[in-house]
Amino acid sequence: MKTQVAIIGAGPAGLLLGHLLRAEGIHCILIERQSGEYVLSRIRAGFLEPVTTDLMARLGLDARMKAQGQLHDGFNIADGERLIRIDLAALTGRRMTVYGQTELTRDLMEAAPERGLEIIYEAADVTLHDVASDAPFVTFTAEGREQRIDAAFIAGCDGFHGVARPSMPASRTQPFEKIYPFGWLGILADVPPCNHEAIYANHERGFALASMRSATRSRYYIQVPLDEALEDWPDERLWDELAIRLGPQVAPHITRGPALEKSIAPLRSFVFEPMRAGRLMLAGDAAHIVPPTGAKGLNLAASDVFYLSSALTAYFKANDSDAIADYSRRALARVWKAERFSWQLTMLLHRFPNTSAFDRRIQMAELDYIATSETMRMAIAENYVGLPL
Ligand code: RFL
Ligand code: PHB
Repeated sequence: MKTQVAIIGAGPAGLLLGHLLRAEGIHCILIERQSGEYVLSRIRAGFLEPVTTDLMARLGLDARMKAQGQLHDGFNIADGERLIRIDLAALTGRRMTVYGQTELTRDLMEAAPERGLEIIYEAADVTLHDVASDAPFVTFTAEGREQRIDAAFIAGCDGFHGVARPSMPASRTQPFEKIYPFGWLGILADVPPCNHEAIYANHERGFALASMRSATRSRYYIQVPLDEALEDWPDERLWDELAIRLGPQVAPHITRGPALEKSIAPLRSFVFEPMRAGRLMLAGDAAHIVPPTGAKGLNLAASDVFYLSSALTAYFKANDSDAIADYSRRALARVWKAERFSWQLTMLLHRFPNTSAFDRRIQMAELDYIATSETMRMAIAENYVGLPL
């Protein structure tokens, strides 16, 4: 088989890229390791920046998102004494949309056939070849036989554990990484949220987050040590801990219910530079990871794909390869600012194993500064809704 762009991975980055290229009449094929149902079963992001929702609107795939997504004017930070509200709408004129990654992925998957976007699911042993040459190709096994796709470019949208990043030449690339000494234990439940906006809490016992997917579905997280096991956290213990960490103002409003899903995710900051080597470009989690505290992961995948689709369009439609050469620089400029913001919120809101009394006072001073300074709230708000493209 032959195509213009072979896209590895059918998560949000790969699917969005595929649709944006198809909208320009560019041929592409997505190669995904899992089944479609498996991809849709992963519970992940929920908060979309205008950059992401604008891309769905541009594709004409935003009808369900507009009907079912919730627009959020702000969010809150609880510091043990008060709720500090970050009024996104008043400070920036922009809002976040609460719409699950699962739903966004489903909308993109379901529209694929009518837009001529081919997706090959359950592809095993995906291998990238000759990425530094002008004639790269991908091999894999699907439907019981070995297959080969020749492409002008390969887009590595296969997440943090994919094959694209390890296919980049080690001598000309560099990873940057920070591991945090804790994870987030998340619970999804069909109960009304405790508040109409998200609450991020800094508590003596550790961070907690009250979030939601809809008026009837809640998503909560608590910070836990990395060696904690899910079996240590029966639902009732988790609800008790959430009530303590979210504090007496919020606790009475928490409705408890059985977990639809419960999992522990480690926290990490990671950037891989550059994001292009020859004819292979990385986008989304394949190139970078942020701790979820700033709700930036999926949104960064969307902005990468915005830059990458416009570069590939300039190449195929105007024979212009400058934007391809500049892709990594443009994408990384936005990535690093989102990394900085996600790191800052993570440091501000979590308890670290060897936090000193001094560190704790610094956190409290920063929280008080945010509560009392509109300039501080503005800096948080403009990063939270997403910096301009
Ligand atoms: P994905 O979603 O991991 O998709 C990659 C796809 O590639 C496939 N794949 C392969 N395919 C072929 N061959 C191979 N060898 C392959 N290896 C892997 C995989 O099966 C998969 O289908 O990466 P992508 O598309 O870059 O999307 C990134 C986002 O999924 C991620 O950044 C977000 O989920 C992060 N995130 C959040 N982001 C936000 O913007 N807002 C949030 O509120 C938010 N909350 C979160 C989050 C991530 C979390 N976890 C569990 C990591 C909350 C959590 C708890
Ligand atoms: C979520 O609802 O899953 C969520 C919301 C905000 C975050 C991270 C996760 O910062």
